[in-house]
Order: sequence, then structure tokens, then C-alpha cells
Amino acid sequence: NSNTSSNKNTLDSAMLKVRIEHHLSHTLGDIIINNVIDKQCTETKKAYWHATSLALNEVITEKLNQSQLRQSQSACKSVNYLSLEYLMGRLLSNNLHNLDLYTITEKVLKSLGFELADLCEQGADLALGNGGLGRLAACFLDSLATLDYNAMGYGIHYQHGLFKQHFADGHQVETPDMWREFGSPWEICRPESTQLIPLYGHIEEVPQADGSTETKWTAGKTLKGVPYDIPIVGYNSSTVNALRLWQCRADSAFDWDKFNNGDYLMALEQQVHAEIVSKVLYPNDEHAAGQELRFIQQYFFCACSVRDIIKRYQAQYGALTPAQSEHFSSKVAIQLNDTHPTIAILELMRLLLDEFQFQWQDAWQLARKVFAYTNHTLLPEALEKWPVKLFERVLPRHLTILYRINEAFLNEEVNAMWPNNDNMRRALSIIDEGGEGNERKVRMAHLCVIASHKVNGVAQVHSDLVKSDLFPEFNQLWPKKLTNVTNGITPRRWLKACNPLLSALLDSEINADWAKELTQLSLLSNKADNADFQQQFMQIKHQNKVALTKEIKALTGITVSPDAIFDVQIKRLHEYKRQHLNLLHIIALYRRLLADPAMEMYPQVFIFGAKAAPGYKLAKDIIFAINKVADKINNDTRIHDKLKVVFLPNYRVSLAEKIIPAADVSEQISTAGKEASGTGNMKLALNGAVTIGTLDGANIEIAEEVGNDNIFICGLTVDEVKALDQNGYNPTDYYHNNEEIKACLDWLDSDYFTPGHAGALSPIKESLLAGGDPYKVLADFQSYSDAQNKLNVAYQDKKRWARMAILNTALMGKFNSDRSIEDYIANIWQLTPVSAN
Ligand code: 26Q
Repeated sequence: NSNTSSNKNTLDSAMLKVRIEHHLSHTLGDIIINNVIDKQCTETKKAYWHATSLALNEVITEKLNQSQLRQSQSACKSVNYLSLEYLMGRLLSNNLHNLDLYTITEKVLKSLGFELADLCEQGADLALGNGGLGRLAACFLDSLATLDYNAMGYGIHYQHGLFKQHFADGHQVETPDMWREFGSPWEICRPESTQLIPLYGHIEEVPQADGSTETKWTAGKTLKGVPYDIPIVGYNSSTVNALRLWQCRADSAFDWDKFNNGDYLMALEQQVHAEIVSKVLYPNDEHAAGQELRFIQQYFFCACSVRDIIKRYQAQYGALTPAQSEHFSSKVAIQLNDTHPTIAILELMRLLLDEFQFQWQDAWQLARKVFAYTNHTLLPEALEKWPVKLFERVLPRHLTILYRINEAFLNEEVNAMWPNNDNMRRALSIIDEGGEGNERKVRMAHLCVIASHKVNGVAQVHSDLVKSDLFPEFNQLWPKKLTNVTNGITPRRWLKACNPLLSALLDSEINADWAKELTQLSLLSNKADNADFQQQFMQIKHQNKVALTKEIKALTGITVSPDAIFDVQIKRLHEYKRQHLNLLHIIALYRRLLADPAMEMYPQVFIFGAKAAPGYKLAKDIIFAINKVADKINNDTRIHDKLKVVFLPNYRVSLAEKIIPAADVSEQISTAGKEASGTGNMKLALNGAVTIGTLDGANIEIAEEVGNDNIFICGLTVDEVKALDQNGYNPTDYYHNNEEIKACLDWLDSDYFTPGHAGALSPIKESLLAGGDPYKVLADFQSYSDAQNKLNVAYQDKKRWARMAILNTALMGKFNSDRSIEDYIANIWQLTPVSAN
């Protein structure tokens, strides 16, 4: 399983050392290398991290240039992935692994007195995303480069990524993320690719010589988009692609008139106003907040990206004319990562019509061949709807185009299928007419479905629900448009790089490059009952748990035993993900232990990592509750360390990389039908954690792969949830009929967990009872608790557990994001790979 890329020849350890020291002394300025320096101090480590990254970047940039040359010479089709979010994490260790330079760099740094792993920790996470959707984009870029496809990721160069989190008396506190504070060695600024973006202003109808009229838009303001490219290094491939992130600046920084009149501060006003557009990532996931700035962010991003796509096409193939339509769509695919970049459709249409003199039909046909859309959620509150009024004010020309798209769609396509049917027109229209006191809104998802040639969900059950529940009429109209591409994760970051011990074992067992051919791990199935192999596998899990134990101690002060079951729930905090179901069960366990201190129970540590959107009150209440319950339980000597609860602060990609290799149990307990796919479920199972979960999202496909003996399934199914919704869910029934549920919920009303503050945790009880809890926590409590009991018993049978853990690692091959990408290629993008050999 040797990595056969060509870097070995291009960079030996002597040269690497020279380059690192060169960057230390020259690029980074006056860093003392010969005198005595303190190699333990953070500043020194940061400098060496920086120098190592810069040295590596020379190799990467060269490969990037070669890739671009090769891709353009081959005239291959490319995909442009449009996403408002990329959760990249750290880049150094990943780039080293993908280039097969990790070991030699480790040696070089050792000779300089440093641990490479230690230096990697100095890098900031690129947290330009919220959660699943942003991390998926990052995994997809890794796979596209690994498989030698021509791909460009487009995104926003946020000055501040997702907020940092710490706890004050159990409450979440947010502080700004400053990822570029100490420099950012990976980015390449491309001023020559700057774009000017008009917005606001007014439109007028200008009469033409032939008697028709043309719409003319006079913008009121112009923004400047400056791109920064981050190289995306393929694993063991010849390709380095780019992630192009747009930074917003003022068209002209300075108002000289104001300056000369002595108004120095106001002279900078435009600059300040423009720069806020790419200032900060919106921290809400699964909730579409309707702020104007977010709308402008989306437009700015779409306009920069679409113009850049056209510019690159023209640079390679010449003028874009209507005669080139077929050709353009044979060379360019644009994928919309959820509806956040929907305006790209309108911007492409506007450019073709207004700047490239396309006729309507030519423009529309082209757009429909180019765009495809991925849906990531069914939650109504996450579906984007922007007020027509806002469109009218910020993007008046785009709105006229949107109206025309809608008219043509309703009058031609809808009318052909359902003649004179106003109900169908209302249901399918891009405009939500609102009615009674409600303003008119643009349904972004409808525009996406209408303009795209393919629409995909992200796991089979989710895609089925997209067809049956979200877009049933669209599915009738275009039965082949809606499809499924089950998500995946990159095994490079999520096994090879994050779990070196297990990787080494797999290297010795599997005679193939499993980090590329992940299905090869199924060969391990033969060894699932082999006592020797079980011992090695579980020994590694134990070592990873020891490492996490130290991390837990360092971050929280809590002592846990690496011999206990490490039960992990790591994901954004949301009611539908049901961290509070986990909490309720922990409280029940605690209560059982207090009632019967001799109760048979294998020690279990419940580990949480989660950020709550700053405006999501109940999510923050749940964080507070978990922290308070943890305080009480961890300090209660009566239960003899059988139960521990740890909430690790500031959950992020780099922390996930430490938790996942040490997990025994993976909590995936969303209400059935609510989690589109989940991807953390895949990462944990790949690293040998056994899932306890509902039949939701990709859990269903994980169960299919590992078999029902190697997963703990609990809770209602999608159909049962639907039935409960139809018959009326009554949580108070569960409260009154289940003594344990009642006792645990009532406990939250007392001041037991919050001494002196009775009622501090009551909002959680309220949310589960009053108003009927759409997430049906109490309905699934007993089933979940039973599954936890089985799991606890199963763990005590060492052989049985080892077998389950091994089979989970062995049977995750399907969830390689390379497979997801090949599905997109075959069903949606139709690209061919281009490699050096
Ligand atoms: C929309 C408008 C305004 C402000 C914010 C948003 C917004 C931002 C992020 C809405 C939603 C998101 C994020 C959604 C998300 O992460 N979805 C997850 O996508 C994963 C990848 O497909 C799935 O595995 C998860 O199941 C899904 O929850």
C-alpha cells in the first residue's frame, strides 16, 4: 500500500530541512535559529509550523500549476462546487499525508528538535462552516482531487469563521474566531481575478429600434470581490485543485472629498460597509434567518463565482455566444450546495441576457443543463424564503428575471401537466403569495428545482422523503429529476491522519491502498473473531482512549477511566438531534444508581461536543443542563465512578479528530425523518465505534452494511413518527405512564442540579411536554434506554464487542466520499478524470 506519488523524488529530507530553515530566517523575518531558543514556547512552535507549511506550499503550488495546465490542455469538463460553507479544519497534517511527506517531515523536524504532531496543533482550524454541510463540502474537495477530477470549490473568505466556544458557569459563551491572526500560509491572493459586483439601484424599460423593450439596470453601489485560492491536495494523485474564496472590499476604499473636508472617519465609511459583507459566517445551521446582510453575502458570492466561471471558460475557449451554448454546458457543471447559492441561477441568466446578448430560450436552456442542486434538509425552518421586497430593493433586475422564469414555468410546464389548475400553480410557484397579512416571498428551493437538471438528497431515506413529502408535485412533473447520492467522508482525514495507530494495523493487514479503496477493509471481516487480531484492535482503541483521557483532563479537569465505555455524541446542538434524550437517559441512570448503588452496570463515560447557534435559546439551555448535570454526577462519590459526563468545549474539526478514534459508542439518535444523512455517524463507525441510533438518515444504510447484530437500533421509524403526528402525539401520556420519565423531568424543576436556582432547568422539561414536542423525545425514551442497557451488557462480553467494533471498521467502505463523488460524476456531472500518467 505504498503511496506512489512523485514527491519523493522532488523533496528529500535534506532539501526539506533547508527550505524550512530558509523560511524561518527569510520569509518570516528574524527568527533566531543558531542561538539558543526555547523549543517549548508557543511562539517558536508557531514559527516552525509556519515555516514547515511554507516549505510544503512550494511543492503544492507547483503541483497546482501543473494540474491547471494539464486540465486546460485536456479540455476536460469541470465541476464548480458552490457552497457558502467549507469546514476544512487544519491543513498541514492532511496535506503531508496526501503528499506522502508525513514521515520524512517528521524526521526532519525531529532533527530540529520538534514533534511534527505537536507543530500541527499550532495551526488554526479553517472553520468556514457550521457543521455537516460545510464538512461535506471539504470531504468532497478532497475526493475530487484524489480522483483527478477538474474541480473548483467556490466560497466566501470570511474574516471570522464559526465562533469559538467556552463555558462560564455551564453557559455557552461565544468569542470571535480569528483564524488568520497569525498569518495563513496556504492562501494565494489572486488580484488579477478581481470582480466588480453591482447591487441596489433601479431598472427601466428602454425601447428598442425593433419596437421591443429591454430592461436596463443602473446599480446604486458596487462591491469588489478579491479571490484567495487555497490549494486542495489529492491523496496519492497528480492533482491539486483550488478552493477559491471571495473577500469583499469597497470598490474605492476612500472618499477623498470627505477626507479633504476633514471628515477623516467618514472617508473610510464605504470601506467599512463593504467589508462587512465577508466579515463573518452566519452561525445558524438548520435555520434560515432572514437578514439582509446574509442575502447580500449570498448574492456577492454567487455573482463573483458565476462571473469567474464564465471568465475562465472564455480564457480557455474564447467568446461565449448563443452558438456556444451546447459547448459551454459540455464543459461546465455547477453544483449548488443547498439553496444558499441559488442566486447564481439568476446571475447566470442576467449575464447571458444583458451582457452576452442571449435570447431567453438560449439562456434558459443553457442554465438548465449546467445547474444541479443538493438538498440537505426537510426541516421547514431551514428552507430559505426571501421577501420579494428585499429582492426588489437589492436585486431589481434579478427579480424581473425570476418572475419571467416563474411565468414560463407555470404557464407552459405546469399548465401542460395540470391544465388551468390554480392549486397546482400555487403549490409549485416560486413565489409564496403569502396572503392575509403575510408578505410575498421567494421560495429558493423551487427556483433550484425548476432550474436544475438533477436534484439530490443525501441518503436514501432522505431522498425518498424529498420525493414523497417535500417536492411530490415536482416529482410527478419530472420523475427522473429527483435522485439520491448518499453522503460520504474522506478516509484520509477521518482514519489515516486522525488514527495513526489503527492505520498502521490496517497497513499491515490489508495489501492495498485502503485509504483510496476503502471497501478493501471488508477483508478484515475474516479476522473479526480472531483472538489475536481482536486483542490488537482493542489495544489500539484503548491507547486512543488513554490519549483522550488526557485531553479531557487538560480541557475540563475531569478524571475519567480509559477502561470505561466512551459513549460519544458530537454534532451541532439541535432539538432534532436530541442531545436532551441522551441527557434524560443519563439522569435516569444516575437515579437508578442512587436507588441501588450495587446496580450491575459497566462504567460509562458520556462525552458531548456541540455548539449551539447563539440565538437558539433552548439549545443553549440544553448545553447548560448537560454541564450542570455533569457537575453533580462527576462529584457524587455515591455512584463510584460508574457514570461520568464530559462536555468538551469548542467542538470543531480538530477536536473531532481526537475524539473519534477513542469512541466506543456513537450516538445517532435524531427523530426519524429529521436528520438528512449525518456524516459523523460514518466517521465514528469507521474508527470502530458501535452505533446506537434511530432508523434515520444514513444510519439506515450503516445498519445495512454492518448488519443488525453490529448496531443498536432504537426508536420510532419514519412511518411510526408520521402516524404519531397524524393521530396526535401526547407527551403527557408518557409522563404520567412512565414513572421514571416523570421522576427525571420533575427532578429538573428542583434545584438539585442548580443549587439555589430551582427552575433553571425547567425550560427543558417544558419543551418536552407543553406544546407537544415535535421531536418526540419521550416517545423514544424507553426504547433508547433499553438499547443502552443491551449495549452496556454487550460491552462486558469483550469478544463480542471486539467483533462488533472490527466489523464496523471493516464494513464502512460504502461511505468513502470517493464513492459519493463517483455517484455525482455518473449521474449528474459527467466528468472524466485527467491525471499525469
Ligand atoms: C440558511 C439561511 C440563512 C442562514 C443560515 C442558513 C443555513 C446554514 C447552514 C441553513 C442550514 C445550514 C446547514 C445545514 C446542514 O449542515 N445540514 C446537514 O448536512 C449534512 C450533509 O449533507 C447532513 O449529513 C446532515 O444530516 C444535515 O443536517
